[in-house]
Amino acid sequence: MSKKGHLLVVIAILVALTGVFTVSAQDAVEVELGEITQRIIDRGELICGANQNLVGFGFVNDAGEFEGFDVDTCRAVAAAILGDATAVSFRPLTGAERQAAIQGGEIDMMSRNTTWTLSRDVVWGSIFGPTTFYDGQGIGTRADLGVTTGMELDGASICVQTGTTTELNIADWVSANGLDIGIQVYPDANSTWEAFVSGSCEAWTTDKSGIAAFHATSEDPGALVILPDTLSKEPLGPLSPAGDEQFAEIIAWTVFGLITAEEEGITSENIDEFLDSEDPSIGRLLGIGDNISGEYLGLENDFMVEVIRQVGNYGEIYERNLAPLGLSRDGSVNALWNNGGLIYAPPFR
Ligand SMILES: N[C@@H](CCC(=O)N[C@@H](CS)C(=O)NCC(=O)O)C(=O)O
Repeated sequence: MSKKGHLLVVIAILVALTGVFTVSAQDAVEVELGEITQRIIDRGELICGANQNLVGFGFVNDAGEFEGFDVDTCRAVAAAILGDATAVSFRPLTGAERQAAIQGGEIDMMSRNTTWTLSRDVVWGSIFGPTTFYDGQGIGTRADLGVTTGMELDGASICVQTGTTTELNIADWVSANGLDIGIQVYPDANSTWEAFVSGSCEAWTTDKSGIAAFHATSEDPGALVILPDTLSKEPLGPLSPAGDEQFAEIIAWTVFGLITAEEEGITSENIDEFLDSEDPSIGRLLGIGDNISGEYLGLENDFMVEVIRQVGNYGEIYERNLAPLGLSRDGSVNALWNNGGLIYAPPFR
């Protein structure tokens, strides 16, 4: 046997003796539940800060129930921890109420068209989960003004809601472009929108998704336009109070699970066909056999099965809530990464 051959035999014996380099399924872990996770389990319910005024994202439907894309993130987390997507109590929050809510301990998490920023990470004391919707600030106006870009609004006035990134960005944009635009500030989305509709200002500004949502509910959507300008980046997603990383991991991996389910073609309709899948990636996502994806998070190994069954995958959630607003996903940054977008999940490994 050559020297190289001897070396390989010695390495093989060492590996066999020490167990080093062995390929196991997933090594057992013991996870201590965080304070927030524990209180959700004790209470039997998740408390989620939400929007009640934004059709498609977070609003109260005719039956008095919270509904929408952001609301479904709360439901997915409840299904992950408690196995029940309906075990959620929603706390409506305006833009300006968010900081106190995340700091005051009255909510477990927030999922409410909230932009991830440096100061919200640090000053609010929050842990942002994965971005679920990549947005940007836009300007809505009346079609009959004949305005084609934001700059042509020089001399006009714009309505904006306080306590938002929107309020800060519009001030930056007006001053950076040396425009003479009056900024009128309102306390919440409805009053901002109504001020625009009643003619108090020629235009209004918020996240483009928010403008699309309000325009879709107007009496004559065709009379309104969203200008092509994008004033900012507004990555929107769930967040939770700093100090409980374990709960934050649950939020993050529930969202990643929704995205992975879409990648794998697993839906609320067809999930049962995957429960005995021999595909290793699907096995890890759904906790099949000796896969312990849930154990890493202090959850049932098959936690994603209930999430997908009750709430659907990312694509289903998007289609159900946002497609009716005309927020087409194809070709947008909110498409899956393998379809040209930014929606991407790390591996369940
Ligand atoms: N994404 C921005 C804006 C979020 C925001 O609050 N938008 C308004 C306008 S669509 C809204 O949803 N308001 C609802 C409310 O305050 O009731 C942020 O995080 O500051």
